[in-house]
Amino acid sequence: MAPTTNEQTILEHDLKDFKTLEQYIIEQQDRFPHSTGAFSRLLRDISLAAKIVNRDMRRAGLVDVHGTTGETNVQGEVQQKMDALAHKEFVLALRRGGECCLIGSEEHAEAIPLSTNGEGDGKYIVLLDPLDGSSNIDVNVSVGTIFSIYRLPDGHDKDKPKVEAALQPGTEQVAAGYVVYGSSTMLVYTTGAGVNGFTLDPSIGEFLLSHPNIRTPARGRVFSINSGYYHSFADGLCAYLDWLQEEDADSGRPCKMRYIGSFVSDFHRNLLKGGIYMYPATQSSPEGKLRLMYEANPMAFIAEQAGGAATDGHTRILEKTPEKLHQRTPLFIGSREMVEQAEAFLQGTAVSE
Ligand code: P6P
Repeated sequence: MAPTTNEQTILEHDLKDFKTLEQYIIEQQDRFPHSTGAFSRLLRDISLAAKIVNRDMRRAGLVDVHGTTGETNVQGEVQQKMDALAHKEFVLALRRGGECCLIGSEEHAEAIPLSTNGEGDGKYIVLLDPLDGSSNIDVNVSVGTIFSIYRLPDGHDKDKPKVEAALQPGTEQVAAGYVVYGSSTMLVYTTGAGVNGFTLDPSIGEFLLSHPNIRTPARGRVFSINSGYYHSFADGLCAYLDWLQEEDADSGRPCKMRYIGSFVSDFHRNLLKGGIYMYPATQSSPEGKLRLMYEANPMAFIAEQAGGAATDGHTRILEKTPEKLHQRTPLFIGSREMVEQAEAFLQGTAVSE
């Protein structure tokens, strides 16, 4: 029986309109005539690990990946089984690929040198939060992976890489991205030439370009923060939160509070729709909670490439000088005008409209 017009349309759309991540990566590589293909292979390795983590994630509850390992990670947080699994999958994929010589992972106290065993050029460093927000897995809330890629700096030996090679400011990132395991699984990344989003089609196991050239609105009507800590916030931040919730139709207030408890999910929604995510310093977390090297820096690179901004309240995130692999930072990230406004309130220079 001939397909209906609608079925035919969808079929044609499926067949001709989408570009796979691999096709896109090769197209981008062709823009650099001297490219060796090493970076393309590195992105391939990361996307493979993301598909494997996605497969395990989608069966959580059916296979034994719920709950904790009984271990505590370097952050002093109880490690979820999926944290350990995701960490292992990314390390395996990067080790097999041979393009990465050093990994810094939230789930491992020390940086992990990868012997390139003859495969690949081993000239990249990958910093990783294998599974952010993993405590949400047991209750079926979306979580994510965050990655940040640097070149091995000159003067460092790829066969004996030291953690110092990874401690570069965010402005030196070659690429950054995240995977959000949500209602669909998306990989979003930048290499400094804009931000593109790829949605996983599980029926063919390919990430397909679904969100080309993502731009984040200059301002939005959503703010994301754990208001449970309100009484431990700085006065300027309380003033900003109060201002966001005042009735003023002309300036689109009151704003809505959306806080999933999963940074990647809150960030992704705000990136597409506009909004600001805030994890400030609190009494219990005087340096904030989010980690500079594998959460704040990669997401700041993406935010800025999409037209947004990211600050610690005083300093542009990408310009912060890292001192330790797991150091934390206060973080205000998202729509540029909202981030600038938050900074003004924090610095006491805001002019309430
Ligand atoms: P709180 C998850 O542990 C995480 O790092 C982010 O994904 C999330 O936004 C935040 O911490 C939640 O922290 O203190 O609000 O529970």
